[in-house]
Amino acid sequence: MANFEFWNDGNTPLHPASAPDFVPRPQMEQMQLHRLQVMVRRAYENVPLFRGRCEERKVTPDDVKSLADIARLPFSVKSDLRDTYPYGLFASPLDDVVRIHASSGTTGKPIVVGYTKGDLEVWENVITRSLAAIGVRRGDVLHNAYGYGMFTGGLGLHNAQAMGVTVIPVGGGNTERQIMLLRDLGITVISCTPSYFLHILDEAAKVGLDFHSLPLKYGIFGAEPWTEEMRQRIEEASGIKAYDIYGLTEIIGPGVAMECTAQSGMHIFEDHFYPEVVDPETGEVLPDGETGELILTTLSKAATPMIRYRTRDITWLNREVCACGRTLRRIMRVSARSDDMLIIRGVNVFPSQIEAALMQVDAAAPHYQIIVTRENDLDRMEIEVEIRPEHASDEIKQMEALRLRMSQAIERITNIRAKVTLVQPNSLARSEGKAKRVKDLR
Ligand code: DLL
Repeated sequence: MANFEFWNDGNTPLHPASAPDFVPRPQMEQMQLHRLQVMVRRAYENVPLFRGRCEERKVTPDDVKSLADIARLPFSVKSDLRDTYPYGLFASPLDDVVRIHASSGTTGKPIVVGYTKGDLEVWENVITRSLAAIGVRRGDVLHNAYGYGMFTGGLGLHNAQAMGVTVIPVGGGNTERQIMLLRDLGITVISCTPSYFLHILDEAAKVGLDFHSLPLKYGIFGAEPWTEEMRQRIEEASGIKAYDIYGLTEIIGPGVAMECTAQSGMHIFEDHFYPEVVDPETGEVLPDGETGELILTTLSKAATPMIRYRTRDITWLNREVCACGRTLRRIMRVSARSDDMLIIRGVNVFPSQIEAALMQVDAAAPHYQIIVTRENDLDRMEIEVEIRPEHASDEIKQMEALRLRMSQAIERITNIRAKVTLVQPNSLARSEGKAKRVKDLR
């Protein structure tokens, strides 16, 4: 369990669980090393796949003498969970496992992860610290519109009740009812994917509900990539502060990392998750500050420990002490997954670049879709983007000018010329969970 000895209490009104957020680095690293050694031994003794890989590399748990030694250990990847489906990576007997979550992915069997009672306490701990970091307190009312069920979003944020927050477990969907609750229940915090929040905002506008008139103060948005430009749009349209939260099923769910009020990167709860960034091609560990693939090792998870898990998420680690005083390193906005990278006529393009480009044009609504096709061996990218309702009846000439501005913005950022098609407000599909913005038809 967390070592609160170093709690820099001062007179901050933070939830006491936040103590490790302010621990001096040497003490944090000492704690991490101790936990890493215990975790590696646990995986080695209980997970045949991990032990086998260690034996191939001729490393044993005794070789982990410093944090840098983690680089000697083998990586683990998503297919490990599929190949050993369902319980092959479990390090605890099922008797000790009190919860299962799963992520469906796009193909084949889901990946299945387990939680002991202690693992659920860790989850509660990191969610509590996440919310405390943005100023949520006992007395706040959380509208939790992440999906409940095997997806980790719903039950993950539900942990807010441990700090005395009133949780409304509304889940995804039935947007009309969500709007009624938002209007009636004195809700101060909302959690959902940023794309679902945009949908809620649109629907609220249709029934004349202005979010600026609500007591709502904070949004906790994650589970999909979103851009700084999108944050600005959301904050302007709703009057709330929009915060980024990161996590993944394989590691625990939401609460691996969370922004603080400084809104400049997400603090990783490093006493439970050890981050590295590696070169995605070579697997070589990169120094803090360089961009690459995020690798995470669980430091306290008992049921499904993960050693050097390749997240495929692209980011970089910032070790500067934050304005909020937290000493936890930050991952900077996860703008892309390496899996999502499109290669268009040999050029790498990330959907988030398209989003950033479109959002530079005021008349573009934050709803778009990227369609990639191949004609005569040539890749073509078409972007369908909704125009804001107030521009829906603009003259053809004005529309042409808008289209041109959007395609120029895209070309400036990606070096790719794309066909932009303006579509009517509310004509593109909306998501209640993770948005699907790319249709690759090649
Ligand atoms: O999406 C857990 C979660 C729930 C996180 C609610 C935040 C809020 P998975 O379904 O396993 O778990 O998907 C994990 O989603 O590897 C990233 O690619 C992406 N992702 C999650 N949070 C962010 C974020 C949940 N803040 C995958 N920014 C991860 C960008 C994110 N991508």
